[in-house]
Amino acid sequence: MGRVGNVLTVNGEPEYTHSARKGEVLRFYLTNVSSSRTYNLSFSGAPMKVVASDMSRFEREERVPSVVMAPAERYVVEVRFDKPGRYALVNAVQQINHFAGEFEPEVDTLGIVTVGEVPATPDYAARFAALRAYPTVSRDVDRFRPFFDKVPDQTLRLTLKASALPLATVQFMNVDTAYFAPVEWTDAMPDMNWLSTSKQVRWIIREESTGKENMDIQWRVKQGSVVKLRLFNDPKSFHPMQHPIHLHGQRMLVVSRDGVKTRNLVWKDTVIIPTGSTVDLLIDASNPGAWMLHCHIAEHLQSDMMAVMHVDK
Ligand SMILES: [Cu+2]
Repeated sequence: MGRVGNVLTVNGEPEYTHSARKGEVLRFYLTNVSSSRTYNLSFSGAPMKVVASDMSRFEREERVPSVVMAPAERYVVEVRFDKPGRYALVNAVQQINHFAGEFEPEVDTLGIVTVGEVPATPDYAARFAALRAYPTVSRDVDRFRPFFDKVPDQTLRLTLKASALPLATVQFMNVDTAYFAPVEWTDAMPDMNWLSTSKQVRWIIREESTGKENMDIQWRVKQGSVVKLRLFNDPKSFHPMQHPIHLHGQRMLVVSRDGVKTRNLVWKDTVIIPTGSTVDLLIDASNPGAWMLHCHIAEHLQSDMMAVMHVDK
């Protein structure tokens, strides 16, 4: 199901530290290189702006309380540390106790930013407070807007097949009685996950129009075309969970999630599909070749969750 691990590191350090002057604005380039863990990151309430993601700036900067990052996703955030003291970089998520039927908050400290008494010069408070727009990004997206509402060219369902699992696992994993969160932040069922390997579990990307799966999918598009891809994460599969889907070689826009249109666009190459969600992507098929489309949870990829998109000249 994917190993979330039990030691969190930043830049390889289990106790990451950084320092800042009072009022300083720091820009963090965040990359989730974990094999399966999704993070919800913040700096102890220090004001934070998200300014860019995988492949471009956003159309507009936005203030955010935290940033959610699936494996392979990148976000650039700016944080202002306006008072002296210690600010913890935390991963604040919700875990599920399946046996008690309860949610519990789980907060892990990934590192500490220590802010001194000496003020930063110049003082960027006013510039930080402004939320800038980037018309170059909007103009670049403009050529794709007429395609936002087109019928999907390709619909892929995310699911899995399991076989030869112990009876206890099968009974526990009943989708009609067990609760599966949109995002599995922690390993809520380590015993079940320990029992299953790629010998029993096959993760699947299924082409809805043909029923073909993973590397049997023969998806061909023309170079220069604007391709709409719909991804649906089947909530009735044996073990529904989120999948961070990563496309090589091209850039794409997340134009809607569950029918809700994206208001502030950014060029991406990885998108998290929560359990039960439908996400529409617009792919700028500009780069000829045979390109991987796969789940970026390493164990799902290992268990076949990969297809190829051919961009033909
Ligand atoms: Cu996956």
